[in-house]
Amino acid sequence: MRVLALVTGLVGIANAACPYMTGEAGDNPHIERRADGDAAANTEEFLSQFYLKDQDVYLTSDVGGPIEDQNSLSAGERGATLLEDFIFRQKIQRFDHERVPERAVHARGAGAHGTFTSYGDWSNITAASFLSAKGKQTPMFTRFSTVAGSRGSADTARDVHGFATRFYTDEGNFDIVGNNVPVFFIQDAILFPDLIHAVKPRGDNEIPQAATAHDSAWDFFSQQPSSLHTLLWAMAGHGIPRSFRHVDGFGVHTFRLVTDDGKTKLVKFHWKGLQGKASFVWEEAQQTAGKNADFMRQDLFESIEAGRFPEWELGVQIMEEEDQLRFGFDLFDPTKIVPEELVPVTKLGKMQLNRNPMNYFAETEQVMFQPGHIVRGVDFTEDPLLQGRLFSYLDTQLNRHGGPNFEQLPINRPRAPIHNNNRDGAGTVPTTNPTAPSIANKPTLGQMFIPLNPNAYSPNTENKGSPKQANQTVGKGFFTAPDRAASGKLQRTVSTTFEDAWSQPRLFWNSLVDAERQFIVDAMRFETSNVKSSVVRNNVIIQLNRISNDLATRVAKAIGIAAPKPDDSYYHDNTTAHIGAFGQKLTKLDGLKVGLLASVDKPASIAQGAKLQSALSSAGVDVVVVAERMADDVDQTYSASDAVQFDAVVIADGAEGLFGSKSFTSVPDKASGASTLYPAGRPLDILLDAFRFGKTVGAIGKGSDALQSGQISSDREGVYTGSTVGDAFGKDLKEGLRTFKF
Ligand code: HDE
Repeated sequence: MRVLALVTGLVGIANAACPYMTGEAGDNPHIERRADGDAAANTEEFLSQFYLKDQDVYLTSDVGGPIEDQNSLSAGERGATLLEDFIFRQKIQRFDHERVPERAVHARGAGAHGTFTSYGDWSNITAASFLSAKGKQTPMFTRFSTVAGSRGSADTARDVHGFATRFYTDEGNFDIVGNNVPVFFIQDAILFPDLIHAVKPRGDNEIPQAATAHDSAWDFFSQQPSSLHTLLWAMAGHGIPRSFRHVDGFGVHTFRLVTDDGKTKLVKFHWKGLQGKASFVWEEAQQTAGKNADFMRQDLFESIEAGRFPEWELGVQIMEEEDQLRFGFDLFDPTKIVPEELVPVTKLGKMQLNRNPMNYFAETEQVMFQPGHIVRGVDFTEDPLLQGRLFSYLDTQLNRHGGPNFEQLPINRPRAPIHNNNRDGAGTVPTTNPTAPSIANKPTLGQMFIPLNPNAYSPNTENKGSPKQANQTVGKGFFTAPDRAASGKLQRTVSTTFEDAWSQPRLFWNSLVDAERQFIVDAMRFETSNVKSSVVRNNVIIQLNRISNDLATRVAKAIGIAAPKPDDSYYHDNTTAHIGAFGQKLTKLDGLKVGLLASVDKPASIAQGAKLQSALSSAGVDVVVVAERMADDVDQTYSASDAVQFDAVVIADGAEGLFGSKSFTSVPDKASGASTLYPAGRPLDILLDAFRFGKTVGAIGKGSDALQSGQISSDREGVYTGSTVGDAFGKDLKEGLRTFKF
């Protein structure tokens, strides 16, 4: 079997001074610059020209006539409604047409506006204008998603997560339509419908929603070994992240960067989160799905509203054309990572998400990302998955929008002028003319889509040759890397350089901490226990055994299959860093929530909320005070609270009486903490669930009696007690939150 020769004995390569960044000033003299000013302000200004504010205005019909009354027009008081009633017809008809087809995949998601700031002048690796100068800002829109679930599914489904980013550069839109894992299930785009049909609900009963725990998904995975690497990432912590703010992003394919003089580098794009990575545990994710299906979109929205702007650094692994097969696998195979020890990530700049959409449909639902949206300075590679995607996105978007003019929608419209002979079609959107006197001082706004050139062809003399062809020096046109070449006999085959499906899943498995390995085993036990076919279950174990006998044996044990014999011909001991979701501390605690379990009957316990908040405020952590009923300084009631709402739970001094008697031995005596104000035993349930889900748990003063009620030893990791809510206790809690899971 093939083992990645060069992955053996990985040696860290220092990611010190960056050899690629050019001088600081470095604005490319060949490119006309626009006076863009602040990019964040710019994107708001751009969209704000389309905002419709219904303030202090009268109701009108769709064509502007005032509407007097909102009852249907009928013949007589009890009579039939008249067809003539255009007000009725307009309203119902618009309602009937409100929905567009949801995305075929990645239907469930949330987005936000942001700003990209370049760390330098990168013109010696790319002509891309948004990377041409240190501090240069470019407006962005980013959408996070799950893959398999429909638009109304729960945010916390176990899945690969979409991480699609758009740069509205001054030379057109550039999209990196990536995921939160660096690899994909298949190598050839022609298999995508098979993958998605296998993962999506069954054809007959449309069950299960947003889940891979069923026969067809595992049938496909075990028959298609190329999927194993991505499957392992999805079954690890990456599959159920704590929030969209706690994931990294990857462009997955190898792309090309091209300089003005046509030199190319091969690159892998990375988005490295500055918050750190964090994951749910499975039971917690499932409970969250039921309690708050909007958990992640709410987290993103509220963080941005609170001014806690999440940030990611854009990095690239830079490789030479000659490196295509150098690492023991093919750089055009999207099921492979390039270990960072072999090629470190060079950070090019930073994205900050700092503004929520004003309207979900107009912005998040209608944003149409395409891997084919690239700008000069970026080029594709021969990766067959990427090649197929270049067809699919435009095609599916034509279906979603009903025609080709979706690029004219405000959220899709480039901030660079558009001049070409493509025109007409349903829904052409006329808009502001940038040269009109009223907005002439806002040169970045609006495009004219009522084409005034009657000669829509090229070449022409009638319109003085315009729009003229751009090239590298005049007009700055997109250009294909000049040295790219393609030849070969026509064939339908998988490249022999794509054959090894097992080395990298094993590399991934070898590189995880024990807790994350157990996480994968638990996930696979759950998923395969839901698989009914013994043939499929057996096939799964055969494939897992090619990755690791330990993994296969542990999963097999739970589904009644004999432990397989090790197959040493597949195994190696290589490891790599930076790939687990576990094992690193969070770098920022922004927007994490601590539930203070208090009691209105003990006002001093409620007052601890403010003290705890002041101990945690500097870290951006919010305290939520929970009590039996609403009252001053109480944020929510026990009846509306659950452990899944909090990243840590603290029992207030004085609230211990709500947690049941200390005398029980095995089963918590919920009844003794009963109140008619909330379901029996709820305070204790919150504490026990928080502990079970590996969250930080704390108790102040006598509150620690509640720990005893829950049989939680205060010596356990992640359990903190303090006599008062002082700074020392706050420090402990923050440390617990940084560790995140125990
Ligand atoms: Fe997609 N994918 N995909 N995909 N994908 C879509 O395009 C497709 C793939 C990804 O937030 C669709 O406009 C094919 C890889 C994201 O709006 C569709 C193949 C990666 C999003 C489509 C892939 C992705 C999509 C559905 C195999 C990570 C959501 C709606 C060749 C690098 C973007 C749409 C958003 C969406 C097709 C594989 C990421 C059907 C055929 C690999 C993040 O066109």
